[in-house]
Amino acid sequence: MSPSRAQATAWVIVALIVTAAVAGALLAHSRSNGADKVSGPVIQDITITGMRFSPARIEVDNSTPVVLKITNEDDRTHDLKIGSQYSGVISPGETVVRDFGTFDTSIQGWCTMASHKARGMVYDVVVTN
Ligand SMILES: [Cu+2]
Repeated sequence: MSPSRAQATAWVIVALIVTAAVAGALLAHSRSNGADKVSGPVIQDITITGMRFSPARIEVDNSTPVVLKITNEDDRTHDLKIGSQYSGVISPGETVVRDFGTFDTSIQGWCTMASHKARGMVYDVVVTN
């Protein structure tokens, strides 16, 4: 092996060691909250157009906060109520980010504006455990 090739090989080994150390540190960090799995808020982008939430459902476990970023692209005012949690009024063109918290069981939310629920403005939180 030539000196330059040996040097290149040495650098590859150093790079592999650094990569492994970083990966190990990240793994240790993700477990430092006491759980084996990584858990944090699930952020979903929702768009409102034509009396619909899109997407109109989310699947989460009961320890994961549901954070929704809702953009109203419709020309009417809308909102979203899920259980006791409320988005607040969302004006046309407005984007809001709301933490709806965790849910113990599956639940359906809806837009509280008059007749919007009946016209299809529902949103399902599906709890997977
Ligand atoms: Cu609505």
